[in-house]
Amino acid sequence: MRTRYSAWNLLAAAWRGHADWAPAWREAEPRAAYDVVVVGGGGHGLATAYYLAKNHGITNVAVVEAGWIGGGNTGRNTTIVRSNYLYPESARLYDFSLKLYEGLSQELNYNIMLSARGVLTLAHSRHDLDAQSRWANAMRCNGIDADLLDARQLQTLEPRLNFGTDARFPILGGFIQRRGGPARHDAVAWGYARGASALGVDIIQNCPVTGLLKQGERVVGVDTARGSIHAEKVALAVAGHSSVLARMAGFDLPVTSYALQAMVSEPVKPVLNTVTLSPALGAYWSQSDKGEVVIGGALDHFPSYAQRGSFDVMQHVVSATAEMFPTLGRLRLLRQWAGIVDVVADSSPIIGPTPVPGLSINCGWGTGGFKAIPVGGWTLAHQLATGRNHELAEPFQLERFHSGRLIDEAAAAGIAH
Ligand code: FAD
Ligand code: PYC
Repeated sequence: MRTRYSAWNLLAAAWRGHADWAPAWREAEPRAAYDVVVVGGGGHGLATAYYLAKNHGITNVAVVEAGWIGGGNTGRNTTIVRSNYLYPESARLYDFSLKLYEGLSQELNYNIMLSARGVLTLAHSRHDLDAQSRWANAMRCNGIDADLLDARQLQTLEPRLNFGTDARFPILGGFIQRRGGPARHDAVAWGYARGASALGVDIIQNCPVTGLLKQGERVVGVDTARGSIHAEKVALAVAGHSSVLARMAGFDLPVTSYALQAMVSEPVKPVLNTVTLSPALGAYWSQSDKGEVVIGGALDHFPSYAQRGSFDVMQHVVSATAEMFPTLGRLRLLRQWAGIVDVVADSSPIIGPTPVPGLSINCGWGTGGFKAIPVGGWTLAHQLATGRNHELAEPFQLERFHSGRLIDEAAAAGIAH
């Protein structure tokens, strides 16, 4: 039976001093064999396991995570959810995801705190304005909400932006996707974990995969730090470590791993109304429900697995913040961190089978896969369960790097990518 977090439950819990809460998911020991092993307990891996169980009735599933669930990029991102992409294939994929997000708190009975406060993209030049009107028009042609705004409308919406006539980066206009906004990243991981576990999925933490078991060409399981696990099918959802795992299986991926960093200020009263991005500056801002100003920037300039983010990018982002929001200039930074993201040449994901029988993959989301967790899980679960690509994932096959049918979303990736 699902637990309802009613006011009565919460009052009773407070009375007990938060003692004896039931764990949200079962901590499982690895078994010898499963129908499906999903490697990676980030949002995409957990959502894959949840939809395998929920949509396809496949519950003999393990999610095998090297560290703790949500401890990778899922717990490190700046939580922007939007579907403002350029091409019809991407629009379909990301808007399906946004629609799943819109119903996810109810679906999982777990508050993911989605806040549709609008995602605003700023234009600082004539060129930006032209590119953004093309972008917004493409969205509307694809049936996705987008409104072009002039500087006066922007000023009403986000008055703390620097509209000064002497501003270094003048704001000429922009566009907004009003359905976009942040969600609580941990809650997305925890909600899917709880839902999957309740349906019978084993969630195994602190269990790094160290190799892939093969019979001839076929992958038949994984080697882990806690022993071998056999599986009919193995799926990789390991973001920045996708190339490492692919190499263990014997093939190369067109993925380059970079650190992407973000930071938060000390908490303050509500000062920002939207999520605001300046692609030209390579910086973006929002405010968390705790009051911290969440600030992000572009990728580091060199590939790396060092999960910290370089100082020059931080310096650029902080100075862009002081320039764009002069009133935030005196805030103190509280924390800075980075995640290792999996960047591909066309800034679009890879979801489906690999050249190795028995092995599927979900990767290539780069700087933008938090918004895609529901659809990434939904479509990979479909391919694992049926042996056929989901129609939404069909254009996003690894094979496109041979055919040349790339879907270049670099301009809509949100941040330099
Ligand atoms: P992860 O959450 O990284 O999960 C992969 C898991 O695999 C990890 O937990 C890792 O420990 C595990 N793993 C790796 N190797 C092994 C192994 N050998 N064995 C077992 N497990 C293994 N996206 C957005 O849509 N909006 C944003 O605003 C946004 N902002 C971002 C800001 C930052 C600073 C960063 C770093 C990323 C941002 N992203 C954003 C991107 C987004 O976070 C990722 O695309 C998304 O979280 C990827 O989810 P995932 O489940 O694939 O990966
Ligand atoms: O995907 O919207 C996004 C994003 C913005 C910053 C990092 N990712």
